[in-house]
Amino acid sequence: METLRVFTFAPGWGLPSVGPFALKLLAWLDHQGITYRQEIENRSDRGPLGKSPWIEQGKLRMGDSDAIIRHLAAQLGLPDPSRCITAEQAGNLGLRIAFEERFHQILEWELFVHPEGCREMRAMILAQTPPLVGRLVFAAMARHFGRQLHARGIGRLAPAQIADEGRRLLDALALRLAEGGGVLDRDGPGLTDFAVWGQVAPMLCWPMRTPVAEHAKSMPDLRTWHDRLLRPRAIRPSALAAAAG
Ligand SMILES: N[C@@H](CCC(=O)N[C@@H](CS)C(=O)NCC(=O)O)C(=O)O
Repeated sequence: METLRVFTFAPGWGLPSVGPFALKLLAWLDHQGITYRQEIENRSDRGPLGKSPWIEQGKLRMGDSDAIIRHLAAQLGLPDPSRCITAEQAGNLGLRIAFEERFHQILEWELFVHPEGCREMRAMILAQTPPLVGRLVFAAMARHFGRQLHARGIGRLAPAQIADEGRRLLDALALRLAEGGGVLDRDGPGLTDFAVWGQVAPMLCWPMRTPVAEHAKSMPDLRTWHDRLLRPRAIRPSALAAAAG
């Protein structure tokens, strides 16, 4: 099989990538025991959908973490991991979408609009580029995300409302983790865990004292779940067998 190349934002904050959807994809690949080469590309506009992450495999270039996971699962003869057969899986899909859509916007807001996030992101970009270019790049990114968040509606809310919504989502997550014995998927960490974790892990790890990240850091059960997902991941024997067959 052709080498699988996975293009992600650079590692940072003790994570293999600072990109939430890349964290999900890398965690799923590791969990399945799929071999890949991680390529660092901080420019999402170079990907086929203008978003990060994406994969390249021979002539194939594919964006969107869900589409990629479905494609690779089919290639390995594994069941579609995002297909719902039970009501519980349907509930998990709802939770996942709440984090990948709404919570993701809150994360972007804390990074590109909240003054604490802006300060750190600006410093990160300036450390990687010549000062004048870095200042222009940061200004363009802050403008881009500010417009996107305004268009989606969340950018029109007061900062306290955004923080409140983020905290409520984290509290809901903690309830689900408690019910599931520390994980979201019934048979141990799976796609729901990886997807939601991808969105929460940057906030648990970044140094900025933004309101929703501070709330996440104050929740010991989230930290335990994070440590479990971040440590070297177990390889499913079924994945190895499927890959070999
Ligand atoms: N649905 C996509 C979402 C990917 C996504 O939103 N990536 C963000 C970074 S985490 C991005 O590339 N943003 C750049 C932009 O919106 O211009 C997936 O699952 O891969």
